[in-house]
Amino acid sequence: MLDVNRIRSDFPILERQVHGKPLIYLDNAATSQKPEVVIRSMSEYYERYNANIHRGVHRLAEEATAAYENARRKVGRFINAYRPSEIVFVRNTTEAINLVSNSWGRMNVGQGDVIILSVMEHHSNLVPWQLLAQATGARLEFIGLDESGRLVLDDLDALLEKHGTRAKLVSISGMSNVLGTINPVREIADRVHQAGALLLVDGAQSVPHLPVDVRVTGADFLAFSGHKMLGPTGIGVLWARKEILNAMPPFLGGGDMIKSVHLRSSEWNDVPHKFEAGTPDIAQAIGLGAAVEYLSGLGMDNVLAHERAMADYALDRLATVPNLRIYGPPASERGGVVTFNLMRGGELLIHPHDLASIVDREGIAIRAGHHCTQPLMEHYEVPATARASFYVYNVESEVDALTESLIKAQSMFGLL
Ligand code: 7TS
Repeated sequence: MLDVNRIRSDFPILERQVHGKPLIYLDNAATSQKPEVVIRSMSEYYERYNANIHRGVHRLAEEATAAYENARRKVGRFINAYRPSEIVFVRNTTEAINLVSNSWGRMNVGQGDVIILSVMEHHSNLVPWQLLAQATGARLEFIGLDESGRLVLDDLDALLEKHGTRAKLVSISGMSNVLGTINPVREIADRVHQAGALLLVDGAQSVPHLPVDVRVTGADFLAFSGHKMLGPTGIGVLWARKEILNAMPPFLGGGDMIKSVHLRSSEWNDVPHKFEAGTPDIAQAIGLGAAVEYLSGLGMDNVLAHERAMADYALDRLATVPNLRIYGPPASERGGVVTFNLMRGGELLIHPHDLASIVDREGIAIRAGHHCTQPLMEHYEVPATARASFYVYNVESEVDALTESLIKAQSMFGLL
């Protein structure tokens, strides 16, 4: 179990007040807060050894290069990569998926080929594939959802069978940022590989919240963002096996990604540098290294258990709020995300944006909107939802405060 009180003392922002109330931060699926060790690792870089990497021979450049490459090793260990060089530093999940769609996609996907996605995907796992489909004449197909917000795996089988060798890639989230559904990645990988296609997992929500071991999950590509896992913004990761990365052409061209350059041609650097053109986010990579060390210290099994317990508690408590519709599966199949609306007879009683503003007056941060999943909102026939999402520092009393606030909001609107 997590020692949540000790954990809370590691996060300076949790001492803050909002509208005169202690901050209750329940917007972790959007971005997480940062522990002191992460903030300190970055300020230390700027205060003591700030320099560009991979080029200087002076002392500071050596120290900065070593710290950046050490962060790559830490991240590699965190997901049990075979080698550190399988970790490509990018800005975020969005950029990682765009790298795959532009590089691997342009080489392997052509007219009439098929990419299989799902209805629950974040826009960053939809739009890059739409762009690729428009450029190449490929087709997009979608796995549907059952009434509890789980992927219908029969749809996947049917699509793989229908399209045969034309199905090149399946790209799905490890965990939904709206429904909290934890998808059965291993099972999906087996089905995808049997059909001869590759699997990309959008790990933006899964890597921060549950143990992810790339040797076990069976995915061919894994994309995730540092800022959702206690790290800074501006740093994310694309992982893929070395053979796959070696065969991919560069996405962005420029400094650091080349071995030699002539006026009309160049020779590419080895992976991962081939995909890291220009000066990278050095401080941010170091910060992410500190973040994964912090998470490993907690133990990802403990992180998942804590969030499951929080989701379980929240589902129970929120069930006591009149007119509340909750989306997604039971706690046993979800991570720490609970999305809801106040509805009666299919109509919104209070728009989620208004609801988020009302609970903000109590110091409670939740997200409202389409959560960058407009097709999922269409699926549920709502313009938006409200969402509470948990992390290692959240406690049950914060769920109690949210529950009371949702009841109070309805009283204010004369609905109770
Ligand atoms: N994929 C999933 C499943 C996500 O939840 C998000 C961000 C992304 C991709 C994109 O991550 P980025 O770091 O590249 O922006 N999700 C959210 C959210 O739920 N609220 O704000 C951002």
